[in-house]
Amino acid sequence: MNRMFLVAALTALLLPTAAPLTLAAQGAAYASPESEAQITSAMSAAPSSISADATILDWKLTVLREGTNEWTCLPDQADRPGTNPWCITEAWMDFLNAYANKTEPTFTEIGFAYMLQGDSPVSNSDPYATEPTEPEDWVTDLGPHLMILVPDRKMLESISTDHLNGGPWVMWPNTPYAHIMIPLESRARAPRQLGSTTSRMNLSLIPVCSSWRGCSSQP
Ligand SMILES: [Cu+2]
Repeated sequence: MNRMFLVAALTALLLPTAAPLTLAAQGAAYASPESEAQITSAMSAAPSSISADATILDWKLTVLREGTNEWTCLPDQADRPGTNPWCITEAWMDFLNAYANKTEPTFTEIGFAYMLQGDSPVSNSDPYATEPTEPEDWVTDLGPHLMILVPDRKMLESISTDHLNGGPWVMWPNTPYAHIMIPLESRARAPRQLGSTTSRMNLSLIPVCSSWRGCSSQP
C-alpha cells in the first residue's frame, strides 16, 4: 500500500464497500486511447488469469471496464514516483475507504492485493507520511509483491515489521491499516560500504582509541 489514495481520488472514495459495479453508469461505452492505456496499466498489476476479468477503475473510481470476477484493478499513478498499479479484492476497497477518511476499516474477510509492478516509496510506520523517513523505515525499491489484509490484526503480532528482513513483513503495524507485505523478489539490507556516514564515523574514532586497552584505561 502506499498513501497515494489522496485528495482527488479520495473525495470520490466515499463508497459503500460493494460499490464498484454501482459506478457502471459512469463507464465509457467506448474506451479512449487514454482509457486503454489505463486499462493496460491496471491489468499489469496481476496475472492475466485475474486481471483479464477484473473490473478496471481509474483513480476517480470511474469504471473503465466492467469485470466479471471479484477483483478490481487500478492503474499506475503517473504523478507519483515508482509504478503502482494494483489489483485488489473487496476487503481492500473497504480499507481504502477507511484510509481515505482516517476511520477504522470494517472488512471481515481476508483481502488480497497484487502489485506486480512495484509501488511508490512509503513509510513503513506512518500511513500518512508525506516525506521520506529514515532508511530503516522508508520502504523503497519495492519490486513485485503481494499484500494481505486480515480482519484480526492480532494475527499480525508475530510477524516481522522489518521491511528488509528478506521475507514477509507487516507494514503500518499497530495502526488500523496494518497489512502483510510479501515481496516476490529478493529483498535485503544493503551491506555497509566504506564511505557511508557510519563507516566514516567509525574510522574517525580509530586515532582516539588506538587499542581497546588504551581506550578502556582512559579515566
Ligand atoms: Cu503495503
